[in-house]
Amino acid sequence: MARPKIALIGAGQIGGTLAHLAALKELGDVVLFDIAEGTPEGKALDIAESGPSEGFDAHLKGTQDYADIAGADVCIVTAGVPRKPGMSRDDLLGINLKVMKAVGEGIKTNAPDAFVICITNPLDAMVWALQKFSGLPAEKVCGMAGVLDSARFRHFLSLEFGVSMKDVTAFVLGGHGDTMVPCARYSTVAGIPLPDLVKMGWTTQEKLDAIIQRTRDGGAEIVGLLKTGSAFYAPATSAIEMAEAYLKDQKRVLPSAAYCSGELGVKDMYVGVPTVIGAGGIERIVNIKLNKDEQEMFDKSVEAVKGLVEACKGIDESLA
Ligand code: A3D
Repeated sequence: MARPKIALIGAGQIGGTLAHLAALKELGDVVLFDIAEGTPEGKALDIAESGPSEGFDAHLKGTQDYADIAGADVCIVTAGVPRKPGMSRDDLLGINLKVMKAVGEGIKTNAPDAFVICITNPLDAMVWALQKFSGLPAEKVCGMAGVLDSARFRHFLSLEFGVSMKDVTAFVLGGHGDTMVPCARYSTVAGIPLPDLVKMGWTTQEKLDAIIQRTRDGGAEIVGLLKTGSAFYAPATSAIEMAEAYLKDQKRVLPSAAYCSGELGVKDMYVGVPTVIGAGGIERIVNIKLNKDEQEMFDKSVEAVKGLVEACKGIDESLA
């Protein structure tokens, strides 16, 4: 049986890390596509040359030609520009929307059966546009943000509690932006919800609130430190977790930016919700019932995404 084919559209910081992780985990053969001549070829060759020491079997190819992604099983999209200090994710909208149009057409023509994971920001609006431009079924196009936001939350919580990150689960909903909704009630240490841990004296509500805010600002914290770009190790790891769930039909329950047609009260939009990822792509959205406060925060987040989607429609008539 042939190895799965993983196409990485964008061979920048995240794209290169994705290629490295996909090879290390032997998820399949990797095609790195980028408009920057030499970058995907150089990264593909460099990673391939780490193969003898690591002992992985994967073929890596860099290209500027969309024909090379033909028949890809998974496409992970990072093409576009990242944030610089002082920029919000939304500042990237105009430029990255044009990139999504080119990428959507490339995928539509060459890899229409792929499971597509978008990472390009502003995430929820870009994945919405990418699905429209590509015309792929909505359940085969999703966005990575919630796995990363939850991982940041889990990391901060594990530091606060002095326990393994493996035993901390976390739940972050809504758009990938300042209005994201980290859900304390559904986040646990080995099944014990955070509000119970506050009652048990493991932490205080003030400290928990500060951790929630740090999670919301997690991307900006890294941008501020790096100064020349945004996070890439954890974003790549998060997308690989989603790709693996699809390729191995794991039925993982992971938060994704998924197309909602009524779930959690959201219609014709992509927003971060709990999903089941397996061989069918986004096989299910877990339609949880939020409490009043959570629903208010979630609605605010959805409104922010809606504003960006409307802005996309204003820029590109074909989306209206
Ligand atoms: P970067 O290292 O700049 O890589 C982007 C690559 O895209 C560059 O190599 C460009 O040459 C390439 N590119 C530009 N236009 C095109 C095009 N039309 N076709 C193909 N390739 C093109 O950025 P990065 O890898 O650090 O980040 C990529 C994207 O991910 C940015 O939009 C970030 O904002 C976003 N990001 C999202 C998250 C989420 O959690 C959602 C986290 C971190 C970064």
